[in-house]
Amino acid sequence: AAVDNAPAIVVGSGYGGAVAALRLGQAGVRTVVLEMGRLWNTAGPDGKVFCATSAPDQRSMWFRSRTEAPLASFLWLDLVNKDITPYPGVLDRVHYDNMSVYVGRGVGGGSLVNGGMAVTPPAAYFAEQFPTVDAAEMYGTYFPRARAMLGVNTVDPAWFESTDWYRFTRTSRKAATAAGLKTTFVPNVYDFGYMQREAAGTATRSALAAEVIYGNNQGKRSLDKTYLAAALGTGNVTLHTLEKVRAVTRAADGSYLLTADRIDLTGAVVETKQYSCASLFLGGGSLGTTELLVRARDTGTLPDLDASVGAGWGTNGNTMLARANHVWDTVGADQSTMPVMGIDDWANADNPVFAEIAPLPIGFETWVSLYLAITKNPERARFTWDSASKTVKLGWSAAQSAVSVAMAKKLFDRINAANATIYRYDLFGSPSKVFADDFCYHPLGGCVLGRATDGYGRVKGYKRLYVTDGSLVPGSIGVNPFVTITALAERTMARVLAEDLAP
Ligand code: FAE
Repeated sequence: AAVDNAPAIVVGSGYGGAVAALRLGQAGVRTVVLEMGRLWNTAGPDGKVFCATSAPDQRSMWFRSRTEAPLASFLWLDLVNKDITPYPGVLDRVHYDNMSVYVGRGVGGGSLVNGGMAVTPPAAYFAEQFPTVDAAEMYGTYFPRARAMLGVNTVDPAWFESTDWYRFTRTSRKAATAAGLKTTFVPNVYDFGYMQREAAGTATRSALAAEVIYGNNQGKRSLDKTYLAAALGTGNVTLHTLEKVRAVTRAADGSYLLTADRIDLTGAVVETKQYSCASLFLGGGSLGTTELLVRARDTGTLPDLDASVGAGWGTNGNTMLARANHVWDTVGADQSTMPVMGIDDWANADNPVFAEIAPLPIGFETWVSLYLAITKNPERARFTWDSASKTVKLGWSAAQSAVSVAMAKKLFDRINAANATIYRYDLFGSPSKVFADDFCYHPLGGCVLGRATDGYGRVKGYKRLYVTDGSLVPGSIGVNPFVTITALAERTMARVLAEDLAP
């Protein structure tokens, strides 16, 4: 097959890939982006690009015959999941032993399916996780740059206090306050001006129509509308979709050779393509990038990769849980899908937790307060190559999840005690499951900055090979991660363009 040659190739179009593509394009470097998911820009038979959460169809999930929503049940009934036709849908759930990981698939990666919470970590914790990174430069230059490009904004506090759409958040705040806990507003990339127009009935509803995990048809500033639109606008960036990179090796002249499978909408491989490039930027996310590199090292196509490739993986301490409120503490049938507040107990050295107050937008009163707790779980796991099955395995144990659960429980036991409330038992499938300890939204690590790479994401052992995504973050960042991932990618690109790719 003919080899498609480009000066630079970017694998993946999530946060790390999108930043790389824009900055390369602006620098005049002709760049090809390879993304395994589809481009989400064409309406389906219902006139919408993404399907409704309440009526998921083939667009919802990545090659499934039944959806696998995070909340499997309500009153123990499997009301949530639906049979669907296998298709390159927008949300994937990748199963490993003891842990499954939700990720976005498509042009924009996780930005297509996430809650949009755009949180900058506390500087002290950033410095603890990244001791070699100049924090002053991050907080002075790269975090502000990332926030501006991502379109971060905040909910109008007066509207927040008065709207039915955030009653669920106010009810959770009241319960946290009763336990003496601090709550804090968190920014988001969803356009809150648009959301207020949705509430007023003058704009088509999206966040106020339960849309989120299977994509938002309106209002969300996902990467296809920000970084990636700007990247394509440079005229130097080309996007190839439904192409999954499965192997990387290096030619004698030092260039990289990639093998990619192009699939059709049924998932059949219709073409195997060969690419070559002088500079390779990996933005496949914590799972995608780490899998490519572990495979390359352990099958011998990039044998000089560091032993730490594959190590340092964590869940950001993710644990989902819910509390049952008293009958008089209603959460409302109307709930915006975009979270705007967190319970911030990170400064509690004894048990650091930051818990997002999450919506459960199912259209009727549930009395449920739902949370995604981010705990300071120190447990880490490693990805390894399994030569028998020719797959990459993750060595995460149930005991490692139990550490997150214990931390979340300690915080929410306090809230329940102060309010004389209890947990909900009916949401996560099995009859007695209170804490969702078997999935996460925040996979982090695998190619940790300063270990598998140098201090700027240059992969050890190879020239002109870079990691720009969540695999650089050592398993935990204490808040929702995409602002940190974006800012670190900005820092890498500034350095690499100045030092490695300068004409
Ligand atoms: P990511 O965005 O996952 O992009 C990787 C891209 O590479 C994807 O498009 C893949 O399809 C593609 N890819 C992977 N492997 C290959 C390959 N071999 N060949 C071609 N393409 C490939 O990576 N974070 C927040 O900060 N705030 C939130 O509110 C939030 N809510 C979330 C809610 C949900 C339901 C989920 C799933 C995640 C949420 N996150 C949130 C996490 C956030 O989306 C995630 O940290 C970032 O998307 C990770 O960015 P990366 O660039 O690392």
